[in-house]
Amino acid sequence: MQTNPDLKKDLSFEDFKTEVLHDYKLAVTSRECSLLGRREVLTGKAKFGIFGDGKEVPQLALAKAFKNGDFRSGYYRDQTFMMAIGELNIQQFFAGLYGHPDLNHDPMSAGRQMGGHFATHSLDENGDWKDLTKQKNSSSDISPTAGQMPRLLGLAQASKIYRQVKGIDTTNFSNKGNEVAWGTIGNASTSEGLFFETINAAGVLQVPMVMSVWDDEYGISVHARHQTTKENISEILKGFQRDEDQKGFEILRVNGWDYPGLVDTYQNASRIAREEHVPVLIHVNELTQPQGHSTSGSHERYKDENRLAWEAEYDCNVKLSEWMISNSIATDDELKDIEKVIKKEVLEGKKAAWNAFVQPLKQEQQELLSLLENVANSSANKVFISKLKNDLAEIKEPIRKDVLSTARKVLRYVLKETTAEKTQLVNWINTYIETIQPKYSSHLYSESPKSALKIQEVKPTYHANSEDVDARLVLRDNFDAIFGKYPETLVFGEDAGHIGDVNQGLEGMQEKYGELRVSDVGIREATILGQGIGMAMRGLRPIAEIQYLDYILYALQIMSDDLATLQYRTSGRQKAPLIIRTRGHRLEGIWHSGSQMGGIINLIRGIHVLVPRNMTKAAGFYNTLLESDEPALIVECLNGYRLKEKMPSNIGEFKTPLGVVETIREGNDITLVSYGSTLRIIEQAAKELQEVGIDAEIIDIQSLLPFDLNQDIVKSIAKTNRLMVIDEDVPGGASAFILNEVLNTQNAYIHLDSKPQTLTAQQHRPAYGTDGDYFSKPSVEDVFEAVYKVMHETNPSNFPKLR
Ligand SMILES: Cc1ncc(C[n+]2csc(CCOP(=O)(O)OP(=O)(O)O)c2C)c(N)n1
Ligand SMILES: [Mg+2]
Repeated sequence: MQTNPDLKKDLSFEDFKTEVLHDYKLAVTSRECSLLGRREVLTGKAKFGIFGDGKEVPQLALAKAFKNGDFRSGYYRDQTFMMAIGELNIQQFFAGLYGHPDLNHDPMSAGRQMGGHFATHSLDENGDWKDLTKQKNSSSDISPTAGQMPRLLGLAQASKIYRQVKGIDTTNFSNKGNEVAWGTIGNASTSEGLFFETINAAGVLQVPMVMSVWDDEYGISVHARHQTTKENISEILKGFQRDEDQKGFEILRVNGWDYPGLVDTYQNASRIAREEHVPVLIHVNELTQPQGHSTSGSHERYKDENRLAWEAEYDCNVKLSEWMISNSIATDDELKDIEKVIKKEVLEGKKAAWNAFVQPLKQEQQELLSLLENVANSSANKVFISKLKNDLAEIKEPIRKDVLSTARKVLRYVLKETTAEKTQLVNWINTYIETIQPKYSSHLYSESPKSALKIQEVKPTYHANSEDVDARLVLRDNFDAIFGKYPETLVFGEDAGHIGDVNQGLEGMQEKYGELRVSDVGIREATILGQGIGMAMRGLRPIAEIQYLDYILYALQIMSDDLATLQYRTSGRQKAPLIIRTRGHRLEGIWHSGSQMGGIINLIRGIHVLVPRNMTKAAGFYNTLLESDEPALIVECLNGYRLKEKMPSNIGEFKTPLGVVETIREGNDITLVSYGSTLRIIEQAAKELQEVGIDAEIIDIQSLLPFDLNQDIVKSIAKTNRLMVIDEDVPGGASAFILNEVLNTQNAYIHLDSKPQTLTAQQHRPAYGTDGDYFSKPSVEDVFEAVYKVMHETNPSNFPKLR
């Protein structure tokens, strides 16, 4: 279905005609898919449908300007574009609608995303990069409106880096930075802050980004008058227009039904962005929604007759056919014939997709039915089992839930029987779950040989005369080694460039490695994250710095919705090995000493979360991650930069392993489990506890996600028989996660002689000042007394009541 890339002016009329006819066929095919798709939902074969009808023609123009190596970051209306670049055919379209959990059928997400969420494959089946310069690329869509914007910025910035930074191996990723990142968004979604943040940042950064706004005047039922000042996004963005004196955007406007106008506009935009690296906004007006927003409702509820009549008249496909007829490209009859043929093709493609979807399910149903026949015949509960079996047999088009739930229910009827048939059923259920579950659960983390869990530890080494230095220097020298070793690494954040970050862990790095690799950015956490995601998706190794842990909340939505789900939602065919650097805990006050770790770890499964207690450990995590292909968040200890650490002699080389805890103090009476800055408090408390005869063992978790893969904590508890989790998050925050891991996953409850304890911060955020800290977070005395209390309960005569 691929469209010729250029509609050149010097084409012969015949060639021109052929190309336009080809486009028309695509438009009609896409429309037919939308129409039939809606019917599939209304008749119950698919659960939900959101389609690209009414947006076909501008996407044909976009596809013509889109070159190999380019990237799209868009939303659910773009099926025509995906068809035009040859990455979505009719059968795949319907496979996506049905949620076929197989990449060979639904290459967009292996059924993990609802239809209309598009992607191409950047990785092969082993997780290795494909040559992205030889294919047309689409970053995987997400549903939150405008969520595609932050990553778009990074996709565009990668071209700038590849063009301007010397020494990077561009194989697979770039041809001299000539790639354009193309964004699409609905008019209503431009109301989101992420849209404005991205537009501003792109103007500052001057990156090759072309942003299309598909304007149909509505966002579901809500009209533009409630969405956009002056009801006109390009009008209000006028101030971004570049002029002779100042850099900015090129802003273009075009009507969505004007085929030749669209083709010209997109060629023009492509040239400006590609050659000049200037961002372009294309406001595509007068678009329609022939079937309304989605299958959830009908637009007759909120559009009046005039609007509906206007939409029928200005339907871009109708206008394209009128234009073709009036320019003698085709006759009305010829177009009708084309439509007839395509209707049939779409119907056939749909049937093929449905058959491919139900065939394996029917086979699994049959397999179980014959097994159940035997189980019934050999059971005292034959009647009940036969009933379940017959109910299953009656389902003409079963889903897996029908099959497996029947099998599991039958098992209960043979609970007390011991027959070969029962064993067969048990085996069948176990094997079924084992083979089917990965279709729905694989690739949350990397499954490639470069998984961060496979990177071997390298311990820091020291000379006999290794100096004690401010810990920030360990980090700085390690970053220096990283930038020297990996030309594709870059770091950016608020104050990360000129002054080398607020704690000077990057001191002097900008001078040495240049402003493109070590850069200051605006105060805009979500798009800092987006820069990182987009650049990592194009083969660079960004380190995105969020100045303080407390402010990560601005970026958390993008971390959670986009970065954390990327591998999962593409079933391992896209990755963004981005490192997020931040610093937290124990400074001063409500917004500089938070520890919202419970929230973070629960929202970003799919990203590793590392909480090094010192800068040597942190540096080791950076080194590990750069050898891997996975994203991670590293939280450095905000109060640790000026503490002394020995400077390792193998800077840049040592690696802290992920998911490995460390026992930092041995003891026999109780196991204290914690991480980060809190450990220093606990170490002090442990010394004081020793003075009263209590011998505490302290374990540093280091890595919250993944958590203690070797299950070392339970080994300690087997020795001490007592557990206390100490954490500066709120009660029930990260401590609840840790308890769950230790008690449920590691079964430590078996070894406990005392109730497992948690000691956390107060429910409120930490108040300001030293006293604010003392009365908000666990102090040395709090730890001492909490541990003492456990020991008092165990042995009141040795440890009489303290207070
Ligand atoms: C953050 C977020 N809020 C709400 C929704 C639900 N929602 C999905 S599409 C949509 C309207 C989008 O309208 P517009 O951007 O104009 O795109 P159109 O569908 O009109 O092409 C809404 C509110 C969502 N997906 N994400
Ligand atoms: Mg809209």
